[in-house]
Amino acid sequence: MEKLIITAALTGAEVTREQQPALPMSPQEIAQAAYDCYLAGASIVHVHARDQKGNPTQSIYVYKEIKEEIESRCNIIFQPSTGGAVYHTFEERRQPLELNPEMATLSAGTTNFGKDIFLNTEEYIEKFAHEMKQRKIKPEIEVFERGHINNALRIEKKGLIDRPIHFDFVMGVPGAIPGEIDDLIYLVSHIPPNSTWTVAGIGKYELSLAVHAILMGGHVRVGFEDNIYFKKGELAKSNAQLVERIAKISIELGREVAGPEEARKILNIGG
Ligand code: KMH
Ligand code: ZN
Repeated sequence: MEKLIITAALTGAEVTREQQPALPMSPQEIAQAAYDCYLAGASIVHVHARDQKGNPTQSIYVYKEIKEEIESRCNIIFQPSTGGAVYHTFEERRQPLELNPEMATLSAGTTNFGKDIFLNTEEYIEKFAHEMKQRKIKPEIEVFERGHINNALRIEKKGLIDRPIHFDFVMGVPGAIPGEIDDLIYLVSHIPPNSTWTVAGIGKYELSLAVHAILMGGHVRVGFEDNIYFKKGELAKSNAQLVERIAKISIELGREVAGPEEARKILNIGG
């Protein structure tokens, strides 16, 4: 089995310091957390920026600072969010693409997102895909529901996404697909054979889905964006603590953990 790619989703757009005191928010905090996660075994960092008040922002300037701070520390793959927060406009969301990152997220459909709606019309998806293709940015296709796989495949038929496609199954968002193991098997069974996939289990689903992904040949995303606990009732001390646990489990299960250069090869980044 190929080595395991661990993505650290450090901050997200929804979690607050009140909920998780160790949440990294400033560019320096985010870059330091990325470096700690890199040392713990992460090869991709999924980044959401915050402004000086701690509110989610898609400002290119903040993303630029974060990118540069991370690059000065290590060669982890920088993957900014184009999802942002549910209230960000399309134009706000696309800003980090102007930095030509190696990778970026591409949400492949609209979903209920707790009490909100996370809007991803066909027009949005196509525009994001088109810009990423022009800029040679590897999209990570965010799948919140089964139909989102087909949305991505339709766009691939139009030539806007290239194979092999890399999917991220975001599972357990209230309002979207749950995070049971049969849900994961169902999603995995509907992607093209040469695809790669990772799983981001939300809250209590994070660990069980991660362990199954390790065994099934998928990859794993963990971090405060998805889950703030180490175990039930106990907050995690840092994002790196969550990464470190996944790396340990993977090695225990006989699967080595990829470094950033190996992850680039597995994901066909730049190829
Ligand atoms: N914050 C969510 C509404 C992404 O990063 O691309 C969207 C999100 C997806 O987190
Ligand atoms: Zn995100």
